[in-house]
Parts: sequence; C-alpha cells; structure tokens
Amino acid sequence: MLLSFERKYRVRGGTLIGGDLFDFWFGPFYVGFFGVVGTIFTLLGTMLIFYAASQGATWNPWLISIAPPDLSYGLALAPLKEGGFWQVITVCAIISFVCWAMREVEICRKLGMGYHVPVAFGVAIFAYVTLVVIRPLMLGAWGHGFPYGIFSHLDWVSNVGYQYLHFHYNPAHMLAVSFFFTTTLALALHGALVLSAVNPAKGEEVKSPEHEDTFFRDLIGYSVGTLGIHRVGLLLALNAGFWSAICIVISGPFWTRGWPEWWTWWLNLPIWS
Ligand code: 07D
Ligand code: 07D
Ligand code: U10
Repeated sequence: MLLSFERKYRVRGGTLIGGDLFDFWFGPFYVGFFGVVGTIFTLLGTMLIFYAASQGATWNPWLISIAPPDLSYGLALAPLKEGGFWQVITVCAIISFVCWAMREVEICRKLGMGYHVPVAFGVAIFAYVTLVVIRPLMLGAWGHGFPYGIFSHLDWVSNVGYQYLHFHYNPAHMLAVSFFFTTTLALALHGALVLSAVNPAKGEEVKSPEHEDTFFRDLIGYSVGTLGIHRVGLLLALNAGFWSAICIVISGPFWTRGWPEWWTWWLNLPIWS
C-alpha cells in the first residue's frame, strides 16, 4: 500500500531550484538541490568539528568543545584555532539547517501539502540563529555565541543565566518554559486519548472521534476537536521556541541588570502609594 503510493507520487516536479538536475531519490531519501548542498555543508561542518577537536585537549566526547572567539575579536574573523573554526562551523550549520528546511518545502510541494513542517522547523532555526548570530551581532562580538560541546554548552547556559542573577525572573523565559510544559501536557493528553479510543483491548470495538470529543466534554465541558488539537499542539510548540529566542535576545541587548530587578516596575506601581 505504502509502496504503491510512493510509486505514484515519486515523480519529478515541484522543485524550487535545480529543476530536473537533482530531482531524484537515493534509497528512501529525496535528494534535490538542497539535499546535495545540505549534504556537502553537513559533511564539511562535521569534518571541521572533528579537525577542530583534534586540535583540542581531549577526545572525550562529553568534553570536546569548540569555542567561539574571545570577546576582544568583536565582530571580526578570528584565526581558525582561536574561534575561526567556530565561525566556519556556524556558517556550515546554518546553511545545512536551512537546506534541510528547504528540502522539506520541496517534498511538501511534490505532495501538494501545506508548509507547516518547514515553518515549524524554521522556528527552531530562528532560535539557534538568535543564539549564535542575532544576539552576538547586537552585543558586538561573536564571543557571545555558545561553544559547540556537550558539557561546555551547558556551562554557557548556566553562566549566562547567572550573569542575569536569576534567569527564572526573565518574563519571556517564564512564557517559554510554560509553553514547553504545556506542549508536553497537550501531547500526553492527545497521545493518551487517541490510544484509548483507537487501540482497544482484544475483542473490543475501535471508538470514534465522537467518543474522543465526548470524553473531554464530560471532563472539562469543551472539546477543541480532532483537527483542533493539532492546531493547538503546533501553536504551543512554536510559541515555546519563539519565546525562548525572545528571552535570550532581550538578555543583554535590552536588559543588562539582574532579571529580578526588572520586576521593580510592579513595586513602583502608583496604586501602592
Ligand atoms: C531528541 C532530536 C534528536 C537530536 C539530538 C541532538 C548533536 C550534538 C555535536 C558534540 C531534542 C543531536 C546532538 C548533533 C553533537 C557535538 C559537537 C531533540 C531530539 C539527539 N543543543 N541543551 C542537549 C543541542 C542549546 C541545553 C542534548 C544542539 C542552547 C540543556 C544534545 C543545539 C541551549 C540540555 C543537545 C543546542 C541548550 C541540552 C539533547 C543547537 C538552549 C540538556 C538534545 C544546534 C536551547 C541536554 C548534555 C535533545 C543534555 C541537552 C544538542 C543548543 C541547553 C547534546 C544540537 C545553547 C540545558 N542539547 N542547548 O534531546 O543532556 O533535543 O546535555 O542549537 O540537559 Mg543543547
Ligand atoms: C536553539 C535548538 C535548535 C536546533 C536546531 C537543529 C542538528 C542535527 C542530527 C539527530 C530552542 C539542530 C540539528 C544539530 C542533529 C541528527 C541526525 C532550540 C534550539 C536548529 N530553563 N535558559 C531556555 C528552562 C534556567 C538560560 C530555553 C527550564 C536557569 C539561558 C527554555 C528551566 C538558568 C537560556 C529553557 C530553566 C537558565 C535558557 C531552551 C528550569 C541557568 C537560553 C529551549 C525548570 C542557571 C535558552 C533560545 C530553547 C534560550 C534557555 C527552559 C532554568 C538560563 C525555555 C524548563 C534558571 C541562558 N531555557 N535557565 O531555546 O532561550 O530551544 O535559547 O529550571 O539561551 Mg532556561
Ligand atoms: C509524525 C507524525 C505522524 C507519523 C510520523 C511522524 C511526526 C501523522 C504517519 C514522524 C515521527 C517519528 C518517526 C517518531 C520519531 C522521531 C523523533 C523522536 C524525532 C527525532 C528524529 C531522529 C533522532 C532521527 C534523525 C534521523 C535523521 C535526521 C535521518 C538521517 C539521514 C540523513 C542525514 C540523510 C538525509 C538525506 C539527504 C540530505 C539527501 C539525500 C542524501 C543522501 C542519501 C546522502 C548521499 C548524497 C547524495 C546521493 C547526493 C549527492 C551528494 C553530493 C554530491 C555531496 C558529496 C560531497 C562530498 C564532499 C563527498 O505526525 O503521524 O506517522 O511518522
């Protein structure tokens, strides 16, 4: 069934760039112009990570770290071993991520589907670009990007967090965290509801969407509906990524003191005097 569908739909056309040139499949993967460019930059970026790692102090995978340039380099290009690797790897990563999104777009076009998936991935790319391009540009140094290493990037998050005294008081961070939590709540409810209706015990009947709607009407008085829950899920998840980008880009460029201090506007409201 799946294979005959694929035979019918795996036809040329719908590409944005490259025309027929790369319009083919490699095993299960659609290639396309963006598959080729993306593969080249992914391989280049990965090889640069390995080469830069070989110039570092350790092969322990948890500790390998490729750091951005020192703040003193500002927005200039740095020598390879002093942050230049990080700069080139960042360029490779952005090109690879964007190619991946564009490959999604071409696949959507071939299938006549909406662009929801590439738009969603675009929000993740936006969060990454905010961390390594937009915020460093606004602060005037590439050194504000995060280092590429498993533990070192955690150190960066912690250090930047404490630089603002208590990152939990960042209002956009609050929104982002709440959206992340709500996303898992929504997915758990949705996954559980669908399984409870369409994966019944042996010998029992599969239940209909009416059952699903009625369950939530009985429970909370309202059902958002079987299509609606997917809109809600997407909205929640995209907001989680979006407010993450906002919470970090306002830290530094728009607010330089501790985040707890931001809340003094509340204490200064005229209604208290
Ligand atoms: C499950 C899809 C699969 C993807 C996976 C990640 C690599 C990196 C490369 C050593 C959900 C593949 C990993 C290709 C190897 C080298 C050079 C997605 C799934 C399995 N982080 N982060 C992780 C990245 C940032 C933070 C894990 C990437 C920001 C915290 C993994 C980026 C901040 C914690 C990882 C990125 C931040 C992690 C699991 C890019 C704020 C953890 C990720 C490109 C966003 C957790 C040791 C996961 C952990 C973790 C990758 C950015 C914070 C290594 C690729 C700077 C607090 N991050 N991260 O499951 O265990 O994602 O860390 O922006 O606790 Mg991170
Ligand atoms: C950036 C990932 C993009 C990924 C891409 C794809 C590959 C390919 C290949 C698998 C955005 C990469 C793909 C590499 C892999 C294969 C084959 C996603 C990105 C493009 N925080 N905090 C967040 C919480 C604290 C701090 C965001 C919680 C402390 C700082 C989220 C807690 C302090 C920053 C969040 C908590 C602190 C953040 C992260 C709890 C530290 C950020 C999610 C319970 C002392 C970061 C944009 C995100 C941010 C961020 C959650 C605590 C500091 C909302 C739940 C108090 C400095 N925190 N945080 O952004 O907003 O995903 O980044 O305590 O910079 Mg926080
Ligand atoms: C959802 C859903 C739904 C479903 C679903 C799903 C959401 C309606 C119907 C999907 C969900 C799942 C399956 C659940 C699990 C998923 C997750 C938990 C998310 C995380 C996923 C992972 C961790 C898996 C990650 C795996 C990946 C990304 C695949 C890795 C593969 C590649 C990197 C290859 C990509 C292919 C490319 C780029 C193009 C083709 C390229 C090649 C094959 C390589 C060779 C290249 C060529 C032939 C091109 C030529 C290249 C050249 C010339 C360059 C050469 C250069 C040199 C320098 C040598 O809602 O319900 O059910 O299922």
